[in-house]
Amino acid sequence: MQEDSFLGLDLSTQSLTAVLISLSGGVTHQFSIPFDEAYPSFQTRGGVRVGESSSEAFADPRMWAQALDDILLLLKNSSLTGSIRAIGVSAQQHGTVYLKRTFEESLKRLDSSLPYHRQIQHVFSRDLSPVWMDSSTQLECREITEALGGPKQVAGLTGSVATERFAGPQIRKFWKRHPEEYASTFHIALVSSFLTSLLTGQVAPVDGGDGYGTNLADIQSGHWSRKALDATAPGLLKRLPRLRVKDEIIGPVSPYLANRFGFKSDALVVIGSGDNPCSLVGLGLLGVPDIHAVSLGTSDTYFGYMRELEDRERSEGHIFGTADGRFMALVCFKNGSLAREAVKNWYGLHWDDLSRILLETAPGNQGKIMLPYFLPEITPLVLEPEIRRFGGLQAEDIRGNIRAVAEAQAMAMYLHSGWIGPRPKGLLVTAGGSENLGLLTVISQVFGAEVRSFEVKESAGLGAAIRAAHAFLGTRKRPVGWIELFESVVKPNVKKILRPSAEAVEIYQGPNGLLSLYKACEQSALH
Ligand code: XUL
Repeated sequence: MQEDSFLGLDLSTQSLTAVLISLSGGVTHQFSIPFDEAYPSFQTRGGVRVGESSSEAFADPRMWAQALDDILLLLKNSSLTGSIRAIGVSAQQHGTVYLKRTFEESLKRLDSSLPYHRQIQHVFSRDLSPVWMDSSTQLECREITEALGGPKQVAGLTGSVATERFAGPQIRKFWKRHPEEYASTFHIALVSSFLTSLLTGQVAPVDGGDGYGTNLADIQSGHWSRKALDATAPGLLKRLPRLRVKDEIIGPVSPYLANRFGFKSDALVVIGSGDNPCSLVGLGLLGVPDIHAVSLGTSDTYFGYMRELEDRERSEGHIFGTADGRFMALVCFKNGSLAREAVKNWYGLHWDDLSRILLETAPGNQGKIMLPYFLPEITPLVLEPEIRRFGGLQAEDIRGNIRAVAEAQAMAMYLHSGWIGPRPKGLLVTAGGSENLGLLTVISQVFGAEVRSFEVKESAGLGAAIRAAHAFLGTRKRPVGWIELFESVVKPNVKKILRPSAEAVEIYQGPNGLLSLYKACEQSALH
């Protein structure tokens, strides 16, 4: 008999990944489908399509449905679906999917001889879903902020100041510009709840991990906020998914899933969540406030667990919910791997060259600084992208520019994460960039903290699989706790790597160190 396994699906910006775990073997299988290469007809670059203005970013939800079908067929053809006891979903946060009344009916009537996307072509009331890279709702953010009494009030109520990429401002823009399509919208799903709806065959709820990243929820009560909904669009409550504050099982897989892909009919689906709250679980940091995570993916994110809500004013960063019904703090930087890649490509280099140059060059870059805003930046908020150089950095200085982009990203993370609370005693670095020893070194020197890297790059998919295992085991006589799961499935992936020297840290954190210089450059660019 095959051992029980648990599936995590991670629908990120650029790909859909499946991570399978077993309790004795940790990660046993991993598959990934990159959108650009697999689905050229959807015309994405890096998984997204730019809209009329460069600040708009969309994806076609039909592409996500097609990828789901393809990855589940891959699992079926590898004889892996029959042993799966539960499925967890992680998805890029903030994106919204607009669905007609016929959505739920169509899910119930799916014919298991045909793929999803052939059968749900017409359930969308809006063809394209705005995704997290969209920064086109500045006006709507202002309107919502005004209606709710100012930025502090919005942040206190919803966990974030009104934020361009969040569902609330995006929905408001859609309602204002396309009132008829809005009127024909019966459900608005987040990407995570859209995917779990496809798996269960019913309109699925959303968790606090994803639901708090909308500017629509009251994070103290864990309910949609009437005030925030009224400030956003009319008749919104009935269109939103139910909101749940912690993990729960939302149903068995649909008959379609069992018949088409060979799942057991009693395989369970756990509530979906955002990729960052899933990464928190995949890194074993749920319940661990003194180690923070750095995820070096398409976006760079910095996040940490919070047992209680801090009663402090905030003008940046976000509070999301967690799988255990508590909170996490997060700061997101849009110019993550895209910016590193752009600098690398200027000079025709490979990732290895980038790492080598970072290890060979001296911390502090002799005072040479870059503000690497290749795209509009989320933190700090920069809507007009521009690359700026300071301290005598010249465009033809290859080593200087490589060091400058890596230092800028690490310093921005340091400067904009201070609000989270006491500095962490260590950092766990994950996602694609965590393989790069040079980047890890720079981060440890800027933060003056021990940095460990995480061997499994897919921490979000792993987290989704662990959430599935936790929910399934919770239905057993002897439930298995998070800590026990982390011991068996997460710990083996943590590699201890680096401790910075005191001299290197001093170069950044000392009086008149590079951090204060960088802060001044940032300020001058922002004003
Ligand atoms: C977080 C954010 C991004 C997306 C990318 O607030 O916008 O990290 O979740 O997947």
